[in-house]
Amino acid sequence: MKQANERTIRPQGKMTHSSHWGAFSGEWVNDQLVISPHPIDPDPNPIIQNFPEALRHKARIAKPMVRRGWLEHGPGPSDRRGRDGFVEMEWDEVLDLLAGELKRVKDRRGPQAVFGGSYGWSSAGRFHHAQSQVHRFLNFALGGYVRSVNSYSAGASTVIIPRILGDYEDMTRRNIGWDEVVEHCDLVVAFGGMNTKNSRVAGGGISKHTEHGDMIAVSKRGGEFVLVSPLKTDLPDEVNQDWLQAMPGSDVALMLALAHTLVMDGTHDRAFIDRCSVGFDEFETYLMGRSDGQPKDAAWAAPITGLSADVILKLARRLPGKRVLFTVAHSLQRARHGEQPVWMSAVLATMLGQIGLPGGGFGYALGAIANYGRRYNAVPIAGLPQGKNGVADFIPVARISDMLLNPNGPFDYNGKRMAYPDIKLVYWAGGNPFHHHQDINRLRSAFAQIDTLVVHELAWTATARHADIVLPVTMSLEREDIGSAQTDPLMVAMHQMAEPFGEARNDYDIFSGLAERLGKGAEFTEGRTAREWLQYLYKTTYDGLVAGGHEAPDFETFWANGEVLLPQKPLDGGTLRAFVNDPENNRLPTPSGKVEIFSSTIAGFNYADCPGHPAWLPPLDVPTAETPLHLVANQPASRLHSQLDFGGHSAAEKRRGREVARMHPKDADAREIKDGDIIKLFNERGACLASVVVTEDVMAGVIQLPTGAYYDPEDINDDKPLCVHGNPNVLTRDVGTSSLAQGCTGQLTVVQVEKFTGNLPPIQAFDPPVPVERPQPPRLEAAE
Ligand SMILES: Nc1nc2c(c(=O)[nH]1)N[C@H]1C(S)=C(S)[C@@H](COP(=O)(O)OP(=O)(O)OC[C@H]3O[C@@H](n4cnc5c(=O)[nH]c(N)nc54)[C@H](O)[C@@H]3O)O[C@H]1N2
Ligand SMILES: Nc1nc2c(c(=O)[nH]1)N[C@H]1C(S)=C(S)[C@@H](COP(=O)(O)OP(=O)(O)OC[C@H]3O[C@@H](n4cnc5c(=O)[nH]c(N)nc54)[C@H](O)[C@@H]3O)O[C@H]1N2
Ligand SMILES: [Mo]
Repeated sequence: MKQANERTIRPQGKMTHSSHWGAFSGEWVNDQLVISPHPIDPDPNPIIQNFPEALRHKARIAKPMVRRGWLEHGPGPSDRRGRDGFVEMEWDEVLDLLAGELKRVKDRRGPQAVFGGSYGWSSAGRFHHAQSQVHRFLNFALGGYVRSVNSYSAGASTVIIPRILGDYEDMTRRNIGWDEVVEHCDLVVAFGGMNTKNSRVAGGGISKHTEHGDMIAVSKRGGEFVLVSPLKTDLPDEVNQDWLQAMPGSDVALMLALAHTLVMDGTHDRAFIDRCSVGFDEFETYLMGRSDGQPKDAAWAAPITGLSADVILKLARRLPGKRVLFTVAHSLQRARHGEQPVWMSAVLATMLGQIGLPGGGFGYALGAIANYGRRYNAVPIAGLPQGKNGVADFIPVARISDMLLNPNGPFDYNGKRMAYPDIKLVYWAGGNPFHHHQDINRLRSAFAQIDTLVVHELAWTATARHADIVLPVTMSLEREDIGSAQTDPLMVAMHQMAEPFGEARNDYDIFSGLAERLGKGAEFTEGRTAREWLQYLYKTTYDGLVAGGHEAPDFETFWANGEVLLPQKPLDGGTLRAFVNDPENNRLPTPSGKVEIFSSTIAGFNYADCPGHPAWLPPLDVPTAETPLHLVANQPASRLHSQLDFGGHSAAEKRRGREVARMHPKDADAREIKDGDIIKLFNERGACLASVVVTEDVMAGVIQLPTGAYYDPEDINDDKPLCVHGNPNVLTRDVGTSSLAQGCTGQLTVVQVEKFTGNLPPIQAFDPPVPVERPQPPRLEAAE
């Protein structure tokens, strides 16, 4: 095997590059890669400092590997996934083997037995984007694959928003702009807050981190914020704010009580409601308790939310007569009944007549991520064309375990009764289900059902460790690409800064080799090298610049300059502003053409877990004697999801090598837990260790443990092994938001916590597996 560092390029000078967490440059100084943020960035994301140490870390995958049991027994269900040793293989041999297995599954079962959803963020770059690559490959080489729809980010809102307002992207990303919030907004009611750790990330790339400055600008003008969240840190300290510590999962009760108070006070905008919405009367019947005998007033909401009735009434009375913006973080809808807070906040904005006004109304996900509230580029940017998927079957993305555990089983989704496909082979490139999915022990049993799991990875994630065939890929620093997002004006030439680690290859080269073996090489590559694809993709933007009369550098100039600044269009309120200005002529794309406070379509689905108007539906997970604390499993500050968890910045933010949980002194004292202790979090589904920070920044009754620590089972042969590193998805529940959207509900669950007093098990998540001998003779055919 070649040594990882044997061939290293050491280009001179600063090279431009981009990531989901910022544009930056890299330079080799005394054999060290030094990363610096882009000079135009006012508030760079420290996550860029994960790169230098990650580049040559032992957790990187150096050589193709195949699970020994899969070689020995052939493809088929196996609970040895994640437990077996791996056999090293040369590239030619492993590609022959995999091409043969893809052909076997396709010939026997068709492409509808291949799951290629491959959800995940992979890395920035328009061409080497792993999902685009794997989807294109499966379309050209196999004729298609079973796909997944929607995201872990916005699973519920992607389905509910089109039913009540209109196109998801139009109603969220193209609706409220930061520029107008800074200029016009008096009061932002931020459900789930606007944590700058989150808005320092944007899918595709980001050159200026401006949210922090924008919030301060609102404050300086006299604008105010109300933070509704279990964590004080969900808004920057420097902004004018009141922190309302509402119980996790109780937001809809609070929103209903605000609506109830507006009606009682007569401060809701009846004329606007009549002009711009349908169904207020049905909703009001419920709100006032005429249908169920329970008015949804402040006294009713107080014990549910943990806020006093007085606090709720005061907030309701701050709302009328101001420019008010309701923001709802993605997190609120990543929970059981996640459709409701999204719907109810749109109803509140409607009741106050704020929809469509500059800097006011409904601001879904503003501040949760930097793709929202930003100007759009005025010229197009191209992605890799996908080809045609010949398979119609799909699942809502977070139903992966359900699908693998229930082939042909029924499920509800968005008004339809559907059946799960029968999957034999799963192909993953650019995502980490052992990071993103809930109830990891259940996920492991789901992956035990299939014949073959193929994973392309740059590091030994738990997903790679559970695969049958592991193919090592380059990280973005080891290849050339174009970094660009529609919501950022800087297009970045992502220069190559290092040779590939070990024998790692680009996803594109792996798929080209496989397509070739399956007789589809020319179709997949269209005869282009990676560099030629970059030139081809760039041409779309170049042509757009020329057509718009803008300065248009050719590819070579762009590449040499390292970047090009694209023209942008301001956000002007879009469809919603046009609608409120003239509802008759600018109808919304809903059945009524208006905001649907009551949706007869949704009511017609007869879902007990998603009725025809927003409603308070008690959560599944409520604190009990066994599990008395709410767990908030939110996004990590020190990295993007699980990416480069072994990098320098992520590692430095851990304590004693463990992920850090935060809890209130009251809950810590009751358990004799002190700041810096190692604790164990557990419930009926699993258990993990974490280190603990004791702080009043977390409300009492809540413990927070971010996602993204690599899953690190103490003894993988246990059915429910202890994760010694702090991955909260061993604790979360694998259930959909509702029959409507079936979105991810990973944000919240309930747990018990105790001080861990045993011998502290070592962290092994970043140790590569030691290769084992290959079985003789290998058997490659599955028994069926
Ligand atoms: N409990 C709980 N769970 C959650 C959430 C939560 O709030 N709570 N949040 C959810 C959300 S919003 C999301 S978006 C998901 C995120 O889930 P994912 O997007 O799956 O998480 P990442 O860690 O970004 O996974 C990307 C993987 O791609 C790999 N990779 C990077 N570049 C390349 C490449 O070029 N090629 C290949 N082949 N691989 C590459 C990285 O090493 C990494 O393992 O997690 C979800 N999970
Ligand atoms: N640094 C960093 N930034 C990221 C990411 C990352 O992994 N790392 N991931 C990116 C991605 S893919 C996405 S989708 C976005 C995610 O955006 P979000 O899903 O909004 O982010 P989270 O941090 O999970 O949650 C935000 C806050 O919501 C609060 N919260 C949780 N439950 C409740 C509740 O029931 N009610 C109320 N009122 N508040 C609640 C928590 O205190 C939490 O800190 O972030 C993006 N930004
Ligand atoms: Mo996300």
